[in-house]
Amino acid sequence: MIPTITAFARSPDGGRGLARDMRVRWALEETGQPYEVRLVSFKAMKEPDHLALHPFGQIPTYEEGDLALFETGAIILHIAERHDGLLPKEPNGRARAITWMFAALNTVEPPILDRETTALSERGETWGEARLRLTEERIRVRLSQLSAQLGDDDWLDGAFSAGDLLMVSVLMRLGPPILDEFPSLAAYVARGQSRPAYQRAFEAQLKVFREGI
Ligand code: GTB
Repeated sequence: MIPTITAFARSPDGGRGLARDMRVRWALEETGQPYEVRLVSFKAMKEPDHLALHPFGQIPTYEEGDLALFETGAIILHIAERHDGLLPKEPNGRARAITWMFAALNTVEPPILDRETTALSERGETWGEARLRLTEERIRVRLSQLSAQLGDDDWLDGAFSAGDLLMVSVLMRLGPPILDEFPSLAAYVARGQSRPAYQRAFEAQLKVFREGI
């Protein structure tokens, strides 16, 4: 059964691969799974047909037969559990890779999103600049801990896994200049982005931005 995912009909990121359908595309490419994409407008995302798939009216969603999923973490875990390529077979290694998936989404991504919210919507507030600096310091704490963990390794725990896929995706969203203060993490992101599966996923989402398909 070929799954269908949803993506922005017109991504506000200008095709830079920052919208979250990119993570799902990447996971599908890593595991060699074909997929279809249904593009949705911001208006359609808040209408009943889409809300039946995603209670928060967002992208991406994932439909496979009579299964419908939302939340990128859950979607990627589903893909990784059913297909080879994103989780080790050995149970403890598999549990650790899943731990890194949660760490990416629950521990590293929140301060990055906080900073983005402040930079986009709260900067004009009297406390905006102070909050921006605070969120940046929190990000630096997390990145220095993550960089200590990564050390000189290529990936977080042995071979590339769904944990790395999500961690690279989260760090990508931060981008320079803060990421460049941590050269080993900047190299880690570049390593993820140089994977052929990432490249295929990136090209596919860029094609939507350029050609609307
Ligand atoms: N926790 C959910 C998940 O991981 O699946 C979050 C899903 C989510 O935030 N989806 C966003 C969305 O649908 C798109 S990816 N937003 C519309 C809405 O909430 O109405 C977030 C995103 C949006 C834009 C950029 N950008 O322009 O760079 C980057 C990322």
